[in-house]
Amino acid sequence: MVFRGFGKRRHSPEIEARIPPGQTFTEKWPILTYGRVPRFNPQTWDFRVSGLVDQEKRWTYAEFMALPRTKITADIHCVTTWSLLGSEWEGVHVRELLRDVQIQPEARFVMQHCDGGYTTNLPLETFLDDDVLLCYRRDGEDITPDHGWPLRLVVPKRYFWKSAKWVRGLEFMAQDTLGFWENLGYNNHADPWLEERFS
Ligand SMILES: Nc1nc2c(c(=O)[nH]1)N[C@H]1C(S)=C(S)[C@@H](COP(=O)(O)O)O[C@H]1N2
Ligand SMILES: [Mo]
Repeated sequence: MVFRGFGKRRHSPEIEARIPPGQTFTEKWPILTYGRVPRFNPQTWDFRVSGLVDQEKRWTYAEFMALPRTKITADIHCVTTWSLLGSEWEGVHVRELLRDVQIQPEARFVMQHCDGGYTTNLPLETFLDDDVLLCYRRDGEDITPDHGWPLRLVVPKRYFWKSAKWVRGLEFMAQDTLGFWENLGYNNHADPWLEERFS
């Protein structure tokens, strides 16, 4: 519910409570991409798991799409100050993907690797959270190429740059290594509720 005043937008207390400090509510999902949108070819697309795993693994597009799917409802928060609330995200839970992957005990961090070279890093613990999804649909529709089709991460508890679009692989690492925006000064922990925007 939206209350409109003179130049000010107010939301119901329930909505206000879900908007972290310094964020504003958006109804339309903005697009934020550094660089161009990669072309998707289902014939050559694959998804890889590499690094500190007992055996590196690869899924074709058909194999990936056959994985058990799940839906979560989650709010997302971009560091450029918009928050999109209550979307239903559909895809493959990261723990489902990693069901048959033995992650080595030294692995403490994960790098998301994308078509086009974008990267972003997370602690393994954060990455394996219940609400982290490899996502291809939102609110009952396939996500568009601009938003990361055919596959993107949704990591609701971190600012949205930690959610890679056009993701093609995960690398398990012992040491933390900074991703694209983290290298350019974005905060490595990136919790919107603590307003960890820059470092
Ligand atoms: N591959 C890739 N993933 C990316 C980005 C990008 O430029 N390339 N931008 C990040 C940033 S800064 C944000 S805020 C979100 C934006 O996702 P959206 O365009 O679907 O809103 O994607 C993140 N993932
Ligand atoms: Mo962003």
